[in-house]
Amino acid sequence: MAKQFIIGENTSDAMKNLKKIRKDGFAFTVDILGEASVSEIESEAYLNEYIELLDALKKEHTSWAALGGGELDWGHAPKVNISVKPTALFSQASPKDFEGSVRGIEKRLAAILRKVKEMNGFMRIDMEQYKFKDITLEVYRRLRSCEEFRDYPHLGIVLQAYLKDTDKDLADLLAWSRAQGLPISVRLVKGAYWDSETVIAKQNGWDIPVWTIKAESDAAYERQAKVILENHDICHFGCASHNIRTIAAVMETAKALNVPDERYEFQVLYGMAEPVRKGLMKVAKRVRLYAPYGDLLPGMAYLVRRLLENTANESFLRQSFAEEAE
Ligand code: FMN
Repeated sequence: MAKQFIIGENTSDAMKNLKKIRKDGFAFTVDILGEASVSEIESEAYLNEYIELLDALKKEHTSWAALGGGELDWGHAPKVNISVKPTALFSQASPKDFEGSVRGIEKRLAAILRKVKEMNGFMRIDMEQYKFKDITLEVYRRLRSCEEFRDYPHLGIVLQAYLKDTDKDLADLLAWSRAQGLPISVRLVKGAYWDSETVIAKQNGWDIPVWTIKAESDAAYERQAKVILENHDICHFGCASHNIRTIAAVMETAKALNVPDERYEFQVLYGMAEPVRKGLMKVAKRVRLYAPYGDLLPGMAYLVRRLLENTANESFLRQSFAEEAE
């Protein structure tokens, strides 16, 4: 069951499935399963796995160009695209040591980005738990603006609409981008850690950082998507959702604001909501699959989040149908 959400347990299986994804007309972003590593040996191994992945992609992806398919029609988009979870790259990451955490993550992310740049690819830094949010944003700003990469726009970040901070974080990021004269790329998601964020905050007597009613997250997403689309001259938009209302709102807003097609794309998770993915392909064409692979054991947290969401989606749908039938 869990295997439906991954494209393989090793690089060679992943390459076969990526080729198929490409043949079906989808773009991809590859992620190696893993998060919150517990030792520097593990973090270094995770870095090396990404280097191995990039070597494999380098060898394979040019031959996929002949396959045709969606992404090849988006002249602007790099063909190689990876997503990376920052906490897997530095075992000592902790909000208690902000500067040390930023530096520890930045060092290994820079090594991956160097290789991505050589291949003219794209790297997205995934967003994880709330406690790492400010560290992750700072890593993004430093990498994006450092001398080595400031001329390289293909580095993106993720914002989570369920966080009460996100309206401000987005405004700050856009202001920073304009002040620096550096274009950015934002993948907007609802956020995948709602349960744990709520439990942790309650246990510690902290303010809950996430919206507690689902409709508030959905409304925040639409509001923030509009802000990103209004700033499409400096901010490329990855609309990552399987929710039809969210997707429709983004399409309508983009149309109303005359946003050029190449300034936004749709992203879905491999193995989730297949009919949505196919429908999107027909309507929007530019669809990227988030495609994880790797050992199932370290990937367990990712897989559990997907299984929970899948069941939540089903019960959400059942609930809507039941309400309509009443
Ligand atoms: N959630 C995160 O908290 N951080 C991420 O980096 C992240 N990346 C995602 C990438 C893609 C392509 C998609 C589709 C989702 C991602 N998610 C991420 C999961 C979403 O936050 C969310 O849990 C999931 O998409 C369900 O919301 P939906 O009903 O709007 O699809």
